[in-house]
Amino acid sequence: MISDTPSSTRRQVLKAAVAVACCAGAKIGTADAAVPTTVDQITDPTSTAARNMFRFEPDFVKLQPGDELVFLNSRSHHTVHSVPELWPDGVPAVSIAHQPEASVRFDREGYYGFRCQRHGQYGMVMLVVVGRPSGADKVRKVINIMKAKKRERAGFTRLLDQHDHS
Ligand SMILES: [Cu+2]
Repeated sequence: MISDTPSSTRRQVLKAAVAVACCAGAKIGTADAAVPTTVDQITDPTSTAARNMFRFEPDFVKLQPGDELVFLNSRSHHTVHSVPELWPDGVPAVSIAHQPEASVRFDREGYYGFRCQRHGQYGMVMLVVVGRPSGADKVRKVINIMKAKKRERAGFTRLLDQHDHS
């Protein structure tokens, strides 16, 4: 029980940090596209839910064309891999591993899905929406039929729902 207090406090701190990063990113995105949003990769052994134990934070980001994301902490078992089924045609795939920091620039409007190669099966996935793309229904269908574990599919569905309500 003793460990509950610090971990929940820590989680609140993380949430607060994300909120700041999110708002700062949104503000900067319109004013100055040169300052990228940062996405961390978290391993949280105190978490009781598998999808929170390994996660991108934030795991849902809206960008304007030309914006960048900086992925932190692609180390040990965490990686950042584009999901071919959830990726705009003609955009080069992304594959980041063994790098403390790596940036990705998004020039084309669309839906971009990412998974951690090791933890995607536990739901460590991320959705980036660039611009105001159409075709959310199609993306939902793709999520339902693509080859993926149940938790990965559930993760993308949850993120798409979040997008629908944003
Ligand atoms: Cu991972």
